[in-house]
Amino acid sequence: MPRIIDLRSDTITRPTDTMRQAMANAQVGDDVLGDDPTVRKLEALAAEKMNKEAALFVASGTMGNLVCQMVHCRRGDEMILGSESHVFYYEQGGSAAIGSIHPRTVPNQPDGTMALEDIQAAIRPDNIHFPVSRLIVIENTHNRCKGTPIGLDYMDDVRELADCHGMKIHVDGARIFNAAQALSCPPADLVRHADSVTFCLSKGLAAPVGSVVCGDREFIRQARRVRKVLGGGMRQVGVIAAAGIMALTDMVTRLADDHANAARLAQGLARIPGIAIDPVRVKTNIVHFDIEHPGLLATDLVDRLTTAGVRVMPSGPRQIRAVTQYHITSNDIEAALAIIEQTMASI
Ligand code: TLP
Repeated sequence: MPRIIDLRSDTITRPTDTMRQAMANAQVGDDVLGDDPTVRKLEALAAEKMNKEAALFVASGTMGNLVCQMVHCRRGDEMILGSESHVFYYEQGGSAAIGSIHPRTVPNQPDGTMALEDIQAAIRPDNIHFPVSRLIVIENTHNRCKGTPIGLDYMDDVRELADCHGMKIHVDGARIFNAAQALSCPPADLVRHADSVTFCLSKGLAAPVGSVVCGDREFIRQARRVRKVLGGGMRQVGVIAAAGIMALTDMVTRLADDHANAARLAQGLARIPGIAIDPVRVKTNIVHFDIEHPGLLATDLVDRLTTAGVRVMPSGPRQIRAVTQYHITSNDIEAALAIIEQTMASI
């Protein structure tokens, strides 16, 4: 049976042997009571990496994003976010459904930013008819915008704008370590203007579960309360946090390999008839490509590729996403390209 090359997501990464050992040996306690030393260690390490005062371990990126929104916003407040953002697109509308927060989208530019003039135009004046504009959400790297990292200059500009209107900034930094790697800067620089950031341990960093929210001490105190009401207060969760610590210590620098593999994949895809992609735009581990073959839908191509041994995901009616990760080697990339080329030629 030939090996399946699974490029659906970096969320499929399995824990390393070192993580499993750390999990087995983890010291634990009741984390809701503040008694889990391993969780406390992970939170301290995460806060240090993001250069924030404090951190909170949460079950997922989705939970982290929602917790942050609910701390920043009161019922009925408005949040400005990109039309392609994960929070808007893939989190079941939890902001509204659970958080009572009104999402106001502005278009994402191809590089994952929102035009500053669009954000400015979306900010509400003080008027009894309008909700209060409270929060701006930035996603870094931007998943649906080809995994593009968002740079420091842009964050400077957004901070200035937010300050003019007394607004807060949350960064959905699910892949902030990929952004930092791609931009050759510490992740803390990329979030220095953020009032809060969520980053994920369970994507390219390969931990089995978990994300971390970082912010100032008072923010994290409130976030801890919101996490509890969402059912996210976990007990002897040091067994999972232990893997998160290994993710932060062992797995960050190797993200460069994922980026190199993604670049190789994009260059190869650009040579395949019926596929359109600009490899220059692939800066991290996410590759989106368009199908130009007449009449071929993404869902159909996904099925054909799965049968042939390559797993990818549709990201639009005629667009496909492939993500490189820890278990994918450069040989896998060559093999995947050969399979994709043969499959396209056979249609
Ligand atoms: N992204 C997943 C899917 O939900 C699409 C993926 O396969 O890429 N922010 C960003 C930018 C994300 O990409 C994701 C997950 C999340 C938040 C949510 O993280 P989890 O899955 O831990 O809730």
